[in-house]
Amino acid sequence: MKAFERKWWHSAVVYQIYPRSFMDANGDGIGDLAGIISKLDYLRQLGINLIWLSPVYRSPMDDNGYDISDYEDIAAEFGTMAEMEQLIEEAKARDIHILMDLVVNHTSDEHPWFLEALKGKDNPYRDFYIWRKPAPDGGPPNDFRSYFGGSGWAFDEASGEYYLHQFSVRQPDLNWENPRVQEEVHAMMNRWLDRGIGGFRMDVIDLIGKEVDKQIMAKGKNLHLLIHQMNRATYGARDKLTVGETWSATPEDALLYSDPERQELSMVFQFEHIKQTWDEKHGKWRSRPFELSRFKAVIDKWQTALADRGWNSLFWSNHDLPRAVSKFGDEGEYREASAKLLATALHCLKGTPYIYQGEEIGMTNVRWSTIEEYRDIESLNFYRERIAAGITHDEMMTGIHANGRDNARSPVQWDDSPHAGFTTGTPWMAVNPNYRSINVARALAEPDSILWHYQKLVALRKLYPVLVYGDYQMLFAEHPQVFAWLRRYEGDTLLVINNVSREHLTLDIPEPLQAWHGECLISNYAPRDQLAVSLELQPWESFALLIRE
Ligand code: TEU
Ligand code: CA
Repeated sequence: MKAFERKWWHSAVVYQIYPRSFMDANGDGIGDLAGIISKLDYLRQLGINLIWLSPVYRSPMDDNGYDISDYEDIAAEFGTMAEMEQLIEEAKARDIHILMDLVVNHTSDEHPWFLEALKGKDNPYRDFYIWRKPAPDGGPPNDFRSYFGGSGWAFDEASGEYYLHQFSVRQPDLNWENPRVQEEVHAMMNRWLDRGIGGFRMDVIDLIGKEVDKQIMAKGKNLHLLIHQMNRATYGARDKLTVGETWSATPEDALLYSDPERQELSMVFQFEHIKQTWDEKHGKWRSRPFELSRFKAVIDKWQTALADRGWNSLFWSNHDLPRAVSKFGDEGEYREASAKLLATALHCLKGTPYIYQGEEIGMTNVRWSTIEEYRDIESLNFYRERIAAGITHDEMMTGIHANGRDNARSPVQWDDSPHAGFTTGTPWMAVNPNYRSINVARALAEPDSILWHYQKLVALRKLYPVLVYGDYQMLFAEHPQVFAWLRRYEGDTLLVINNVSREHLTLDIPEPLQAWHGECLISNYAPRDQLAVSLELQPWESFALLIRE
């Protein structure tokens, strides 16, 4: 086995921007590229190294840009290609690289390839997509259901055939068995790489190897071959960061995706820690209470599995998930303390951390009372489908409040001016009413804010190799409220202790650790620079103690 090779993105921190909700510079109520450029100094101050930019390509916005009709033009509401190239350059001038969001499991139904495919069965672009004859009863070829509700097959009257769409009916799946699809996508990726981007986040990349007639959608038999071929044909020789969104990934899969010798991806987003709060039968629409021992077991499994080979991504939230402090912390009395604990916990694990826009100021879930105030196609479709199936309005709204994707898509709260300084117009989605107390301007003004806690964690990553390359060993594994571990590297030992509860706790310290003392790198209460026979932990107390031999 080749020796472990250090990569620049091992010590990087990524910030995800959902452009529609980040910053609106022209007053039309929709975030845009000019708005992002206006906030680059803020991001530089935070210290992040990469921006994962959710799609800004031309799109009818059926799924807010994850339905692309032109991979090489910019949606008018976000700006122009000139502004995109300006963003790349202005970011690079601040040592920030742009990860473009690669959405190639499907296109929009307005993409020229699909418009051609609709012209007939013998059109050269027909088998860029996946068509099947109706079942004998004239219905869909099989009972595959879309992740956005309803059948995953849409009928095309003109040809009398169905096409596959795993997501909305306006997001037809591409046929990756077609070498021309691979060639076209690779060529597009290389043109984006030539524009100087830092790499790609790859949307549902575990679905491109699908074996349709066996209804194997994720992890099809050719998946890793397709990703390896993509690596070799595009980013592989260019030392870029690539992160695959793989909802189906197990730790064993993640090793296959991220083992450098396999020349596939840098890392993947796995979602086991997210899905363990979903109901087995009802999925995300019925939340299971957060349970620390289950959560610790999942994190421990992933840290251990990728300890020596491959690489972990680390995140609590993204544009599809509820806000971190609402999901895993305490959005009420202990919002600040718990948001800082979550930040310290994430940034002290082994892997590359991802900060979702607004997480750095502890933004919380929204809680609108009517479905009309929501925008996300997934929530709207399932509201309709589940109400029709007899679920009550209140139960469905409870599910949307807990796990709906719009929780993460309310506009970033910049200050306490109208619409939180996000827009001078009418925002495309209402701003969370708590923006008057939760906003960037206030956080910048408060030395002890969640924001400066994040800024310090990002800075620590550059200063202490133990944070990046230290091994991982869980402590207090059986403790129901404490989430703690050790990281060790070249004589440094980092002890991380988190009281993931609103209880005041007495934590008995094991004999060998009682005399430990050193430098408290970060804490959300008074710094702790030494241990003792026991520690009296405050609610949501979290600290990282560096012990040097
Ligand atoms: O998400 C993939 C995906 O499966 C999630 O939407 C997931 O189904 C949902 O959040 C959990 O219920 C990616 C993008 O991140 C998402 O925004 C897109 O809607 C989707 O793919 C289609 O491109
Ligand atoms: Ca705008």
